[in-house]
Formats: sequence, structure tokens, C-alpha cells
Amino acid sequence: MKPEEVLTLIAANRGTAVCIPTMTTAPAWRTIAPDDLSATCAGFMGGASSLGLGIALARPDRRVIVFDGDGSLLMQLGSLATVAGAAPRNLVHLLFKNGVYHTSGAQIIPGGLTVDFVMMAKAAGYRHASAIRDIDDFKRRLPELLKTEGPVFVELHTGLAEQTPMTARGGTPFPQQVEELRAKLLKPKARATS
Ligand SMILES: Cc1ncc(C[n+]2csc(CCOP(=O)(O)OP(=O)(O)O)c2C)c(N)n1
Ligand SMILES: [Mg+2]
Repeated sequence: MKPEEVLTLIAANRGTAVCIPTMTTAPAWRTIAPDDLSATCAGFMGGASSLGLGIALARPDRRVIVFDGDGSLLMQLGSLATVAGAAPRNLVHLLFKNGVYHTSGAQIIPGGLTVDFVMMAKAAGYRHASAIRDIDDFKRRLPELLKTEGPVFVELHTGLAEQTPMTARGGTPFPQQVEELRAKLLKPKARATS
């Protein structure tokens, strides 16, 4: 699957979900879904699901969709147990499995494409974990996956993105993204009554 096609389908189906892109999904998402409810996990390999978990726990009324990288998840495998242990019903953890550290030069990740992240997520305790290899299958299953009780994990077999954060630099600085997301998500505080 082309990551850009996957992201385009997510943009069409996400509704009011908060999205957390990282690595090569970040520049593509900026183009496909500008100004939406999202915060990019930049630089912190394996941090996307933790960022998503925090938002999911703070806002159980909203879906949170994490777009993770396979090299990043390998670096923070413990995050699977953290997410499963917290058991957020509204979290969807999508893994963009391309077999390489594309952002840093496309070096092959440990195990290449053979690592079975679905088994790992299931073993950690995710309520649902499955793999998708075909874009038509993804299109068909996505609406249901976004409604499934989480934590949901999906290993998406993708090719390489057209851009990486190194070839397409820019984007809103992280602290500003957080401020903007906070402003959009926070309801005005109830005024104190005397
Ligand atoms: C601890 C740490 N080591 C190395 C890096 C450098 N680095 C930045 S992105 C990246 C590769 C990310 O690969 P992956 O998560 O598979 O995402 P992809 O680029 O393939 O979308 C690396 C090694 C880093 N940011 N942090
Ligand atoms: Mg990768």
C-alpha cells in the first residue's frame, strides 16, 4: 500500500478524531489533512503512542489515531504494554510497516519485514490486533476499525512514502501544535458561582 493512499482514506474517515503522525507520515499528513486536530511526534522515536495515550485518557469522548513507524515502535516496545495496561477504549494504533528507518536513510530495521507486531500487540494485551496488506481491504475495514473498542492495533504493510521529514522540512513547531490542539479541545471552564 502507498502510505499516502492510506492517509487519504484515514482523512476521509476520521471524523473528529485526534491524529498523531510521526516520521514519514508527518509530511504527508500535513498536505493531506492541513489544520486538522493533530499533533506530530517529531524526533522522539516510539513516543507517538504515548502522546496518543495521554490524549486518549484525557479525552475519552474522542477517538485518537496514532500513525506509528516500525523502527520507532521497535525502539519502545514497552509502549505496547503501557497502552494495553491503560486499556483506552478510544485509541487506534496504526503501524506503518515499511521494514526500514526511512527518515534516517532507509536502513533496514532489526528483523526487516519479518517482525510480527500483531502478535506482539496481542501478547501485550491490545483488545484487537490485525494486519492489512491491501488498500481495498483497508478501505473496506477502516470504518469498522475506527469504531472498534480499543486499544486497537493494525499493522499496515506499506511501501515507502514520497517524502520524509528530511526531504520535506517545516511544519508547525511542536509547542505551538500542542497549544493549538489544547485550545481546540478544551471546553471553556465553567464560571465560578458565588
Ligand atoms: C533514539 C533515537 N535514535 C535515532 C534517531 C534518528 N532517527 C530519526 S527518524 C529515524 C527512523 C524512523 O524509522 P521508522 O520509525 O521506521 O519510521 P519511517 O521513517 O520508516 O517512517 C531515526 C533512526 C532518533 N530520532 N532517536
Ligand atoms: Mg519504518
